[in-house]
Amino acid sequence: MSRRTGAFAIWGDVALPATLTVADLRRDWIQHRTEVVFDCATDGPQEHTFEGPLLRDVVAAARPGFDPARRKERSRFLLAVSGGDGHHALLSWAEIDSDFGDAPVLLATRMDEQWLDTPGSQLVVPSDRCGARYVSAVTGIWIGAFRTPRAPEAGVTRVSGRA
Ligand SMILES: Nc1nc2c(c(=O)[nH]1)N[C@H]1C(S)=C(S)[C@@H](COP(=O)(O)O)O[C@H]1N2
Ligand SMILES: [Mo]
Repeated sequence: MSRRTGAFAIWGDVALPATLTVADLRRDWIQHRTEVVFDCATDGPQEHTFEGPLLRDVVAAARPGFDPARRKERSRFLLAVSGGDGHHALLSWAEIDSDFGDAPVLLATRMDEQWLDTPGSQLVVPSDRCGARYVSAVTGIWIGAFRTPRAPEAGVTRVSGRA
């Protein structure tokens, strides 16, 4: 699938689905700067400086399908951030919501003084000790609510320590 260089889609349960570029992220939202250290299982500790808008500010502009005034409603929303290579990471909306976890998660426009316009934005999760959710070359951000699955019928699922 072709895409504009460095562009990604915001989709799912949103009133205003959008395709954004790194230039859009830089122009339309307040930029934050953060120095992070995260650990990679294969490459060891990595140190980087990132700049970019808060993920929650960018996603909020797409108008997720919750009433922003109702905390209980917001608490069941999930975000999936995808890289073009098939790497995906999940966050809960509550993790980044200022009334809940308030994690300053960024969508980077710049890493170590290099613009990310060509490779694409990178997810920055300063509160994570491990690098796996620092999804690079972001191609998609999905947001949606957890829907209660039908409860199992009594007697269908047996949980027992005995065989
Ligand atoms: N798109 C994409 N992003 C990714 C990964 C990946 O496989 N694909 N690996 C993650 C992992 S496991 C780590 S540790 C960091 C690596 O960051 P570095 O390139 O600065 O070492 O990127 C993360 N982001
Ligand atoms: Mo990693």
